[in-house]
Amino acid sequence: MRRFCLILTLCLPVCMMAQQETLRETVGNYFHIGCAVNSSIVQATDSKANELVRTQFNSIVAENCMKAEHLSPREGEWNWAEADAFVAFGEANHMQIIGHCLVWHSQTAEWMFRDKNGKEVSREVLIQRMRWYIRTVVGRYKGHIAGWDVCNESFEDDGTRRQSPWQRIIGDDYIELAYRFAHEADPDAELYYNDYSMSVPAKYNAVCEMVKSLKAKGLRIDAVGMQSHNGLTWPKLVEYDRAIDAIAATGVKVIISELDMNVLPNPDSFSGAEVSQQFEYSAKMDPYANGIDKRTQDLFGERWQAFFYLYRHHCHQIARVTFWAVGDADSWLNDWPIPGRHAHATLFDRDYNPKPFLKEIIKMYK
Ligand code: 9MR
Repeated sequence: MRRFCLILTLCLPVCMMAQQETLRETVGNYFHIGCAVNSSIVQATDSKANELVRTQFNSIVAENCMKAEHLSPREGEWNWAEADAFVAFGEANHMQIIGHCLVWHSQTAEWMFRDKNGKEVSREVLIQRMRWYIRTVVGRYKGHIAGWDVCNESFEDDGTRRQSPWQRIIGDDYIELAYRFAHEADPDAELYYNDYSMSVPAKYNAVCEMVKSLKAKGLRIDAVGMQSHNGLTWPKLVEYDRAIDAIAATGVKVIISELDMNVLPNPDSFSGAEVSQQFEYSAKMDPYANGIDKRTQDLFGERWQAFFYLYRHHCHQIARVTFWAVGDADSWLNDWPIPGRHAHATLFDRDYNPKPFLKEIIKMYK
């Protein structure tokens, strides 16, 4: 009897998932439904996370293995193994495969911007390097990657251009050059712009102007990614809703590109999703180390449902919704902006069991 109970306890969550329709079978009828995957998920073919990705989603994006710092840490050195494995995993499972990201202020090795003597390179040299980098990466996966996040986080929340090395050294036209080079390297790939805090009017207005200007120049841009690193009270749904309409009005699709929901307290003077922000750990700032309380779990579930209700309403404008982790254990929010916390940010708990409200989302899309 004890053995029977043990088997039942171990198998029940898996059986429940097997009976319940999946995200890809329901939400996937409205738009692509994806998740970011890391290399340990791709490699561990027998893990629960790997199985969830294959059964629940029809689209994947590279969480880290296609970033410039990873692909080319030193001049002339290339690390293709993880990116190749990511693409092979997506193809073996007939998924839409998204590349992330080509031109970013962060996670780009210093050599890109400096000469042999450590001096910043000229505009001409950086344009050449950008073209060569994009050609090499996009060219390698030509015909295998459905779409690329070309420029990532080029704007500040007030709508001004971020003073990244790309912006400082090349100037305003670095964005259009990046889209031109990506299109040259794979004319069939979709090209996206991706950013956080995209429900802030100053920010999305600036992005919309940039999209219109690319289009006016005849350049390809297919969609704008609203990263959507959401919280329990931010962003306000009405502002988020307006942002979707504003982006869609420029004639591109909207992608919800890095979706999660942070329930952990925020340190003072913190906002957005700038990866360089780091604060010290304290137990007070990690209140759900032993699980989330019922009230917060209920709020969390209601908020997830509200977002998915909104996405269904906007389904004609949305091309894809992608979660920025498979389950809570994989979330970057365990280590940002405070390392070592216990994040509750996705639809699947640390053992990859579905959270109670997942069935409500599935029901909404049936
Ligand atoms: O989730 C990613 C985390 O594992 C990395 O350490 C970090 C730095 O490369 O980037 C995280 O992903 C970011 C994404 O690439 C761009 N938007 C913000 C995401 C969360 O920081």
